[in-house]
Amino acid sequence: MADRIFSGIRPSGKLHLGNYLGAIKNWIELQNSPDTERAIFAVVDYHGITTPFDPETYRQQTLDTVLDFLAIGIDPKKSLLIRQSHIPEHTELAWIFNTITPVSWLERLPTYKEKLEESGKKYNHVGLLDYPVLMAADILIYKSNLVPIGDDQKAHIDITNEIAKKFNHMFGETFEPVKAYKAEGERIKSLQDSAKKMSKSGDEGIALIDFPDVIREKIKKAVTDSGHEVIFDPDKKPAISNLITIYHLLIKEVQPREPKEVEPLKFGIREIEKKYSGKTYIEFKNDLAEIIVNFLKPFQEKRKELEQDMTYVEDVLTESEEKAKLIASSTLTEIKQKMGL
Ligand code: AQP
Repeated sequence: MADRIFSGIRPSGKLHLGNYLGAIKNWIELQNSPDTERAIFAVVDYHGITTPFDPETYRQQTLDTVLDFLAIGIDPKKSLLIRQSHIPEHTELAWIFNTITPVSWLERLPTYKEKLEESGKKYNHVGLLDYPVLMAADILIYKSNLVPIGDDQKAHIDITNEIAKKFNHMFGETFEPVKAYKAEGERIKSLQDSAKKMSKSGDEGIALIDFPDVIREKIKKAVTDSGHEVIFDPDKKPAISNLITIYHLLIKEVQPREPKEVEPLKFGIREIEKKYSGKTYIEFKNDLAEIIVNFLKPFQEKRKELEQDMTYVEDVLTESEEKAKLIASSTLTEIKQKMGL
């Protein structure tokens, strides 16, 4: 019972299969693990405002993300579910960390450079550069030591550890090293361009709330590679390999819901290749679309139920945020004492 988990998602659009397979799937696994001392999952709305957002819809978008968390399986009896902006200790600690973080650590980060390029250098504000410092504060304010994330966030965990080490050195031992907990689906790629990751704000991926017909259409239109064999080869056939990864990871979750299956089907990558040997991309894609539709069905039903009970959702948030605040303020008090503040 020594793992203290923290992870967050920006309310920057509809959650997609990449968010689930790269992060949330592990959140659920970790919240249920006997090694977990506590698990805190956040909608990081302060991170969300580092890129364009609509103030008219932003609060609703944050609540929509909370609904997604609950519907997909975050259990408020086991985990705390919070909104970042409701716990001001995150930003207070971020300010403290700002004073010990060299700007050069942040300027070299690929995520910063990418976002800057994407915006045609329009969003060159301090918040975008400072994003990893706030992320370090999100994690360390709860003295977390295990962070389930996708591949794109790995560099931010390195910075978190650099900041923690520097703080410990300057003000005394306070933080343990933080480990990234990565999933098999750590980088689900865009369905339109396999050089890019599936994301909320970029190329639209398969959203968890997409209707079955939308999913079928998106899979039908997903790019494939030259040739016609369903073969897993991320270098030579990145697009079909991405689809095979999604198939492989989701069929495991759909299977137990099929009572007809006496012998569980094998679902390793090689078995998938064998199953589709001599078949076309179209046959593979048709099956994949049905696997995704089946996987999302119970989530979508649960989400509809929750939408009718927003009082429950608000109560979960209030209770979680009260508990999280106690942990956060105790860390901040310790830090301020050590710093003579
Ligand atoms: N494609 C992905 N594959 C695996 N994991 C992913 N994550 C995001 N995309 C993938 C992981 O999900 C968590 C939340 O990250 P986020 O809120 O930054 O998600 P996003 O979908 O990437 O959202 P944006 O707003 O569209 O962000 P960017 O700016 O990154 O393009 C993280 O653990 C992330 O690793």
